[in-house]
Amino acid sequence: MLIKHPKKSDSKENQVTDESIYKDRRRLLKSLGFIGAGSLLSTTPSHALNLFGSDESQTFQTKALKFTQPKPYQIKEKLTPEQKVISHNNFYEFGTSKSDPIANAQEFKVDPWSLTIEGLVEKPITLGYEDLFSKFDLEERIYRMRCVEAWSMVIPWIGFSLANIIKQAKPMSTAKYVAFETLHDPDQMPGQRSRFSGGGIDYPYVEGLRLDEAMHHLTLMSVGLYGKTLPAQNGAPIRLVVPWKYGFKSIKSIVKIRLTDKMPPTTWNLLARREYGFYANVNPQVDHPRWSQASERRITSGGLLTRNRIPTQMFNGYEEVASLYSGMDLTKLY
Ligand SMILES: Nc1nc2c(c(=O)[nH]1)N[C@H]1C(S)=C(S)[C@@H](COP(=O)(O)O)O[C@H]1N2
Ligand SMILES: [Mo]
Repeated sequence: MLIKHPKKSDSKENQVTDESIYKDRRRLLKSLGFIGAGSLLSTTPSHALNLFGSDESQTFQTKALKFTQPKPYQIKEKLTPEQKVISHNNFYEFGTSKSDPIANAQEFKVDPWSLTIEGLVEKPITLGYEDLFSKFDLEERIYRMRCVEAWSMVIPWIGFSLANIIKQAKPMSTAKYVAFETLHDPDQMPGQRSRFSGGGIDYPYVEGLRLDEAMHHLTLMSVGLYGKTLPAQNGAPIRLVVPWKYGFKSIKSIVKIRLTDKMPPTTWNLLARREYGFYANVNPQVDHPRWSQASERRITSGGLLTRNRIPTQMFNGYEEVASLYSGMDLTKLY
C-alpha cells in the first residue's frame, strides 16, 4: 500500500513546502486511482479546479454566539485571520482542494440536526440543533491547529469539553474508546457521491479517541469560531477539536458519538495505515514516511508564499497531555 516517491523523500526539509506535501498526499490518492489527472493539475488553492461547478459567494448563514472567555485558554499567539480559517480547509466531503469546501458547502443544511451519544453508556443522549448551543456552557478557546500536511493555524474556537457530554451519558465501566461519525448524505456532500470526487475515502468519515483522551479537558466539541456559529466548511454545526493531535483527528459535522470497548477504525488510517496512525499525536521527532514533521508553516496574514516556518512542538505544545501516553513508544504508536 505504501507508494514510494523518491523525489520527495530526497528533497531537503527546507525545500518541502506544505503545498508540495499536500500535492504529495493527493498524489498518493491518485496512485490508488481515486483522483483523476484533471484534479491533480489543480495544484494551488487559487487555481483549483472546481469539480462541482459552484461559485464562491458565501450564502451559508452563521449567527453570533454567547460565550465566556476562560483565562487558561486565551493564549497570546497571533490569530490566523478569519478569512483564512474559513477559506483554506480540508473537508473532502466537499472536494479535495483547499478551496473546494468554501465553494461547495454553502447550501449545506444543518438545522434540523441530530447528534446521538450511544453505545456503552447508561443514558444515551440525542441532541437536536438548538441543544448544541444551549445544553452546555460555551467557552472561547484559542488553540493551535497543526495539520499533518505541515501547516498550522491559531483559531479562536467556541465550544465545550467533550467530557461534559460523556459524563452526562454515564459511560459503563467496559467503555474504553469513543468513536465518531460524520454525516453521510451524498445529496448534500458531492465528495460522497463517488470515490473519484471524495479522495478515495469510504464515507462516512470516522474517527476515534481512547476514552481518557476524550475525557481530557482540552478535547473540545466546537460549535463556533470567531464569535459565531461554525461556517459549513469548518464542520457545522458541531465538530471535534483535539489540539495536540494532527488535524485529521478533528472530525467535522458529527452525527454520532459511540462508546465502545474496541479501538475504532479511523478514516486516514484505513486509507494508508503506514502513514496515519490511530494516535496521530503531533510529534516533531516522528516523520511522516514521505515528509518531515520537524517544522510547520504558520498561516498568518501574509500571502501563500510568505515564509513563516516555525519548529513543531511535541504534542503541538500541549505538554500537559504527556501523562496520557506514559510508557508508550510513540515512534511505534504514531
Ligand atoms: N468529516 C471530515 N472531517 C475532517 C476532514 C474531512 O475531510 N472530513 N479533514 C480533517 C483535516 S485533514 C483537517 S486539517 C481539519 C481541517 O479543519 P478546518 O478546515 O476547520 O481548518 O479537519 C479534519 N476533519
Ligand atoms: Mo489535516
